Amino acid sequence: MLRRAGSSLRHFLVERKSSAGYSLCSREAKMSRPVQARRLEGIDKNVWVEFVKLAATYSKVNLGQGFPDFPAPDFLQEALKRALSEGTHMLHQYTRAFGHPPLVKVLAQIFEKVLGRELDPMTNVMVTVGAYQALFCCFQAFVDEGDEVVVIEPFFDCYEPMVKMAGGTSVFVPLRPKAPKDGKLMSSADWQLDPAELASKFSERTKAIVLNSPNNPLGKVFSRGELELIAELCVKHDVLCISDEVYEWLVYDGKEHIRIASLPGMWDRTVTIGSAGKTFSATGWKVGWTVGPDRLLQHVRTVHQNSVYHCATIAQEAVAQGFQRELTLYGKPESYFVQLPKTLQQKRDLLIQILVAVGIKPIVPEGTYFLVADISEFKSDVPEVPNSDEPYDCRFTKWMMKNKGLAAIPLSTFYSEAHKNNYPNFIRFCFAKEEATLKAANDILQKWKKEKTSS
Ligand code: IK2
Repeated sequence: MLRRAGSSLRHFLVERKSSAGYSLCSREAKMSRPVQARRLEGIDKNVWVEFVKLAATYSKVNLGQGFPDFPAPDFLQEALKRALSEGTHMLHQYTRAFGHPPLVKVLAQIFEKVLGRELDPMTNVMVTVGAYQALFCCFQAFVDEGDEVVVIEPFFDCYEPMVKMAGGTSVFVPLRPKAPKDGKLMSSADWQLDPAELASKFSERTKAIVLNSPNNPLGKVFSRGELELIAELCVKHDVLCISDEVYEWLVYDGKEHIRIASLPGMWDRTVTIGSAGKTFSATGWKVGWTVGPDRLLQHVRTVHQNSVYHCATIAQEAVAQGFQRELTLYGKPESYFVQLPKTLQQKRDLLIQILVAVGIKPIVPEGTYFLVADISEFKSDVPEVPNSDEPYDCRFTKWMMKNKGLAAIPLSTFYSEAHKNNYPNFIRFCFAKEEATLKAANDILQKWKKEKTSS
C-alpha cells in the first residue's frame, strides 16, 4: 500500500516537472510558488494572539481578554468530576457529531422557553467548539463569493476575516454615540444605529447581517425597537441574521435581552449562537451552539461534519448537567442565570467607581463582561506619533501594559481598517474579575494619577 503511494507520488512529481517546468525537489522550486491561499491575505494578524502574549509578558493585572479569573460554579465543576468518575466509560469516546444527545435535548428545552416555540433537539440545535466555531460554520455555510454581510461597528473582531475567508465582503454600519444628558456618564444605550444609514447598507448583494447583542465591546443591549428595525430590513431584503448572543444572560440594571429570532418573521432566517464559556464562566471549555430552523442548520451541519466534526464528549456532558440544573431552577433566585449578572453588575460598578476616581470616563455597559472608557486624562504620558500606522489607542494600551503592568484592549480592535482611528482615546476593560484583581487595578491607576499630579 505504502509502496503504491510512493510510486504514485513519484509519478506526480515527474508530471509536475514536465508540465510546470520545475522540480519540486529543488529548494528554489519549492519557494517559487505561493503557498498562501488568496483568501488568507491581510488576515494573518490577530489581536488576541498579540495582546495575550503581551499581557502574559508584562501585565501584573490583566483586564484585557474576556475571561473570568474567578472559578466556574461548583455545580459545573462537580458535573465534570461526576462525568469522569461516575459516568459511563463511553463518555471518553466520540458522541453524536452534531451534539451529545443530553446537551442538545436540554438546550432545546431552554430555548423553547426563551424563544416561545417548540424545538427539535436533533435538527434545531447543533453543538460547536465554542461560539467561535459556530460563527465560522455559519459564514462558511451561507456566504458565497460576491455576497455582502452587514456588520455593525464596533464588532467582535473575527467577523470580518471570517466573512473574507468565505469569499464575501463586510459592509460596515456604525453605532454612533450621542452625548449623554445632564452631565451623566455615557451609557452603551447612547450608541445607536441611524435607521436611514442602516437601510442604505442593504442591497440585492446582502446575504446576511451579523447582530451581536449584548455587544462586545460596548456592552450595548439592543432595544426591541432597534431589533424590530433590523428584522424589518432582513424580511424586506430576504436577508439572514447571524445572531451572536454569547452574553445573553449577562444583562444589568433590569434590562431585558430580546432574542431577534423571537420577532415576527425572524425564526426562519436567524441562527442564534451561544457559548457555555460565557454562560457558565468556563471559557476554556469551548462548548458553544447554534439554534435555528433546520433549513439553515442543515448547511451549518455540512460545514461542521467536514471540518471539526465533533466536540469533546465529556465537556458536553458536564455542560448538559449544568443546563439541567438551570432548567430546574429557571427564574428562581438561586439560578446561576440570576446570580451571575448580579455579581457582574457589582463588579461593573466597582470598576466604574475606580475609573471615575482617577478621571477615566467609562461608558456604562448594559451587559457583557466589558466596559469601554475614555483615557484622555492619561494621554500626556503616551505622546502621539504623527503619521504612525498604529492607532493611538493601540500604542497607549501597549505602553500601559509595559510601563504600568495593566492590560486592556484598544477599542480600534473592534473597528474595520478604514475606521480604526475613529475613537483613538478609548480602550476596553474586562470586569469579569475577582474583586482583588479590580482593586489591584485601582492601586495601579491611583499611583499613576499621583505620579502625574506630582510631576
Ligand atoms: N462572540 C463574541 C461576541 C465573543 O465575545 C466571544 C468570546 N470572545 O471574547 C474574547 C474577548 O473579546 O476578549 C465569542 C463569540 C467566542 O466565544 P467562545 O469562547 O465560546 O468561542
